[in-house]
Parts: sequence; C-alpha cells; structure tokens
Amino acid sequence: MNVTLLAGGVGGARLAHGLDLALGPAPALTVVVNVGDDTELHGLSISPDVDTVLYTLAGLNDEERGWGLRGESYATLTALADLGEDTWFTLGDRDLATHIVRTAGLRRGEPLSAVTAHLARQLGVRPRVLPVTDDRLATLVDTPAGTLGFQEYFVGRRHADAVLGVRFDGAASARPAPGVLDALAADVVVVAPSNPFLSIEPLLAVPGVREAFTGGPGLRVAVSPIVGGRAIKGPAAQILESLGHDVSALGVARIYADLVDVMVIDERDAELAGPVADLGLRVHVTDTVMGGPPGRERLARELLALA
Ligand code: GDP
Ligand code: FO1
Ligand code: CA
Repeated sequence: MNVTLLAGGVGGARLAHGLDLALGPAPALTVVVNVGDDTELHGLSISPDVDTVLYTLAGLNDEERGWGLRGESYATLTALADLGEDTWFTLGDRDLATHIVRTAGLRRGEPLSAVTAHLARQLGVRPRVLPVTDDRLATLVDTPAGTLGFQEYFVGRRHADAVLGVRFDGAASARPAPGVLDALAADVVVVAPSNPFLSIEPLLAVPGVREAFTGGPGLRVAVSPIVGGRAIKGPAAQILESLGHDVSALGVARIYADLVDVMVIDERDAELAGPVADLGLRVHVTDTVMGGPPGRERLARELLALA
C-alpha cells in the first residue's frame, strides 16, 4: 500500500513519523512538504517545514521547540551577533550545517527536491520527502499592520497579528516538483493535522496539485489540527477565527469537505461527528493527540485501516 502525506511542519512531521513506523521497511511513504515558509538568512537558504520533517523522521528533532535539532549549541549565532548580524531567527550550529549543504547544492544549480533527497539520505530518513515545488513559493500574510513575509509574521512578530488573508507569491508559475503528482495517486493520501491555511493551502496552490489530489484514485483522509476548539500549538485557531470560520474540527471539515473522503476528528469533539457527516464526509473519531512515537504510530495505523 502506497501512502502520501501532505504536510507542513510540526503536525505534519509527527504524523509522517507515525506512518513511517506503521509502514515499516517497505518504501511506501512519500511526504509532500510545504515550502512557503522558506527564507534566506545570512546568505543561507532555509526550508523550515522540510527540515522539521527530515529531523523528526531522523529522530533528531527538538521535541520541545518543535523545530531544529535536539541538543543544539549556538556558538555561531553568538559570533554572528558579535559581528552585528540580526539573530532574531534562532539557528543552531548543527542546523546551520543543513542550510550550508542546501545552499551549496542550490548554488550548483541542483533543484530543492534533489538537495532534499540528498539530505534525507545523509540523515538516514526512509520515506521519500518531496518539497511541493522546486520553484519559488513565498507565503505572504495580510494583516492590519500590512502584508508580512511568513517568518516576519510567524517568528518576528510571534504570529500575534490578525490574519486577514494568506497569499502565495510565485504560485501561478510554480510547478509540482518531480514525483509530486504521481505521489498524489497513492492508495491513501493523508492531509496531515497541519495548519490548513499556512501549511496545506500553499501545497494546493501549486497548479495541478489540487486537481491531482481530488482526482486521484486513492482514499483521501484529513486529520483535524483543532482539538476541543484549540490548536495543539501555533496560530491555526486564531486564523480560523480571523477568517470567519468555526474554530472547531467542524470548521476545518467545512474547509476540506470538497477535498477528502474521510475526516478524522478527535474523541474530545465526538459531538461534531453528526454535523461533519452532514457535509457528506465519512467520519472517524479517535484520540488524535499523538504525543510521542507510540501515539503517532497508533494514529497512523488507524488511518491505514480506513482504506
Ligand atoms: P507548522 O508548520 O510547524 O506550524 O506545523 P503544521 O502546520 O504541520 O502543524 C501545526 C498544526 O499541527 C497545529 O495547528 C497543531 O494544532 C497541529 N498538531 C500538532 N500536533 C498535533 C497532534 O498531535 N494532533 C493533532 N490533531 N494536531 C496536532
Ligand atoms: N520558529 C520560531 O518561532 N523561532 C525561531 O527562532 C525559529 C527558528 C527556526 C530555525 C530553523 C527552522 O527550521 C525553523 C525555525 N523556526 C523558528 C520554526 C519556523 O518558524 C517554522 O516556519 C514554524 O515552525 C512555522 O512553520
Ligand atoms: Ca510551517
């Protein structure tokens, strides 16, 4: 059984990990990752969601922060500050090695997908990790303070601004990276419990992706990132609110109603199963709060059993 996961960072990486554990050694899992958060700092190309997925699948990520590497040191960042550089974006010494390798590859003319495959191989990551596109795609966030670049919104201003709109600069001319459209024809395609606006929408904004996804032969399953009316972490609940959606698994189900066959909602939201089913969706109610590896694998096994 081939499985493809549409993912952003933390929520996507956790379920990717669970699916990798559940599927075992067979080369069955492809993770298509958001690149709208990508940024350039200190002359280095940084792909935060790709790195969160790679590091989590490699068992190296910092679980507390949700991004970066466990047991990091920050000597280089301190040295950069001493040289008068802006260090608002925290980059650890070992994390910098990833950005150096990525930047060198891109500078040699290698596409991001090839560089990502190289990094995955070096990190011992089993699943295929694909950036949704090798082209430029930059998430822009419209707020009362004006249009912000993604990392300025998310890190610089601690995602405190009300989100009035989200756009993806470069989307019109972006092409799916090699393997992405084929991956959307998998037996099961899962929309991770990622931020619908900041992680999933940028994937679907790449021409051809939404159609390949909705037109695919496999079972399409989405997992709600909202549990008990709240996000486990990050601004998803705030953005649902500011964009006028129900801040609930039902609000998320309405967004995904025309895209998927099954909506997985948390047992804490069991009372929403009826209204979600009324949208024409199959509903699966379970404990969707993954925590560590056991919870991640359990949820993944339940999703695979839906097929
Ligand atoms: P980001 O790019 O780092 O923000 O990560 P994602 O967009 O992939 O995931 C962020 C979303 O994941 C948040 O809205 C969280 O509520 C959700 N999330 C994180 N862990 C879990 C979990 O264990 N279960 C569920 N249902 N959602 C989760
Ligand atoms: N998120 C923060 O909130 N603060 C940071 O200083 C920060 C540094 C950072 C470095 C490398 C990396 O791959 C991710 C990093 N993130 C940081 C997370 C980043 O903002 C992601 O875009 C978020 O996870 C949202 O998707
Ligand atoms: Ca992200």
